[in-house]
Amino acid sequence: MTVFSGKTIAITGASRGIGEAAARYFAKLGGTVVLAARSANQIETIAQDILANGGTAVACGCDVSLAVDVEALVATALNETGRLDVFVNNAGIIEPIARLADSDPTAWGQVVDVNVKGVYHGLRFAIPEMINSGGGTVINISSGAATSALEGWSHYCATKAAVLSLTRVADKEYRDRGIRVVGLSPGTVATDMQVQIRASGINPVSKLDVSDHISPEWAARAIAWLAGPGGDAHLGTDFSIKTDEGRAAVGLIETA
Ligand code: NJP
Repeated sequence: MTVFSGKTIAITGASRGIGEAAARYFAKLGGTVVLAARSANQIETIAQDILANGGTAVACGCDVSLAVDVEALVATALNETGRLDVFVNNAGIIEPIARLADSDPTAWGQVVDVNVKGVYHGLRFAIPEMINSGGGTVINISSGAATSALEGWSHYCATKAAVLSLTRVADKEYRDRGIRVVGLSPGTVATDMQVQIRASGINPVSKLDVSDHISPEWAARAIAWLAGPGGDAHLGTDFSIKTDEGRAAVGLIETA
């Protein structure tokens, strides 16, 4: 297990689900966490809870679809903690779920703004600061939808494919300058997003039972593992914990 004492980890979409679990897990491993999301009260409450449990945390209101907000998030991490070692591009949305002919063009575009431009903004503003300080890691939360097609998810499949593409390009451009960029495909995780998917009833994923999903804590452990040496073999790709092999590598299960 990698220990993150003295390291700063910024996480978008940290107000609930995978992002909240990742913030709590990195704090447990000694890291200073910067929680970002639009729900300012929610992230402040989580940051206070981390502090009350002996961790170090800062909350920063942020809409990842806005470049200025993500630039301010990176500045907050540097100003409040003095460094930025890991940036987790986790914020993402799947609503509204609809087949192409039923989709609303404006809402479709908003998913692009959050899922694609949000990740681009994270890379755009974190990488220069990491280069200045000698290196760092960006983890982009991807999905199996990046490489597979599901009814009603044209926005989600297309945007997660774009996230994988951003992971590949960023790795190609900056690996030799000490920047590690890696994606995580978590499989299905028991968060609000799966509640929304289930309510849609539109494709096989919506038929899954809650017991089919992994916990947000498993996803958090995989993120922390990728942030450490475990990620080295997977730079520029999506690492999956849908398989027993991936889960065993992270230590979520005992054998592959
Ligand atoms: O989702 P959910 P998950 N700016 O709905 C935030 C991927 N994934 O934890 O702004 C900033 O519980 C929102 O905060 P708020 C998925 O695609 C999941 O499941 O306050 N933040 C909240 O904290 C996504 O990339 C599954 O509303 C914004 C968070 O995002 C990541 O995992 C499977 C924002 C969403 O929390 C986390 O998803 C898979 C904005 N504009 C990939 N908009 C799965 N759950 O099964 C939203 O393969 N947020």
